[in-house]
Amino acid sequence: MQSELFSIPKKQDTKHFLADNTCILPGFICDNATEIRDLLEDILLLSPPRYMNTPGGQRMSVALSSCGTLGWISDAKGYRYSSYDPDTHQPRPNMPPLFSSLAIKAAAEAGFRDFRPDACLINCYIPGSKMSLHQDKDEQDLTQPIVSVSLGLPAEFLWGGFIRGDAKQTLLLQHGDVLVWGGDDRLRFHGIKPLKPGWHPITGDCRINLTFRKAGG
Ligand SMILES: O=C(O)CCC(=O)C(=O)O
Repeated sequence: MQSELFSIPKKQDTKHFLADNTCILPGFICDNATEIRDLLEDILLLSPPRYMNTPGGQRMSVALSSCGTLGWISDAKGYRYSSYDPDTHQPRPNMPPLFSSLAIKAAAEAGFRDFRPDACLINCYIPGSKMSLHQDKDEQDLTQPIVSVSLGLPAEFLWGGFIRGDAKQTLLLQHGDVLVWGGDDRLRFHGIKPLKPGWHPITGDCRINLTFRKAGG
């Protein structure tokens, strides 16, 4: 069962809790968005986004890259983190200090004061791309939160419970928003509905999502 779409008023310097340990920070990175986009361009030249396959052989809908010590991969061997880009066989591009400092600041704002991200997943959505309901559980330390940054076109984010079929809220994630979840909410199912076409001055006809994680031990 899904609820009505709801959006949080786009007022910077506010926060809104969806659940005890799930916090949306509207427009939190708006002032840094151009710099983030420019840094991303350099990262994506070194490690271009690519459509990976699920372990079952299905092509994913979202193109993915990563920066930081670890990056996420999916192939016939399963879902996991690796320190090397599976296509270029090079270490992942460094996580820019601006990225980690914003992620740490957002986590602290949401109540997670010792966040130490070592992976930043870069999800690139074009119109029609979606992310099926899933749990983020490939990280070694599930006491650390997930910090998710939205850039560009708006997306409808599904926020569920701990069983796939649980009721879901649908939250509109807009450019500059940061969503943080952890603690008791860390293993909630979540996903993104198919992206609607549009144009954004920072990202053009796409949406980019960055998720910061502590993936290693
Ligand atoms: O694109 C988003 O906002 C969600 C990304 C996500 O769920 C993930 O990377 O696990």
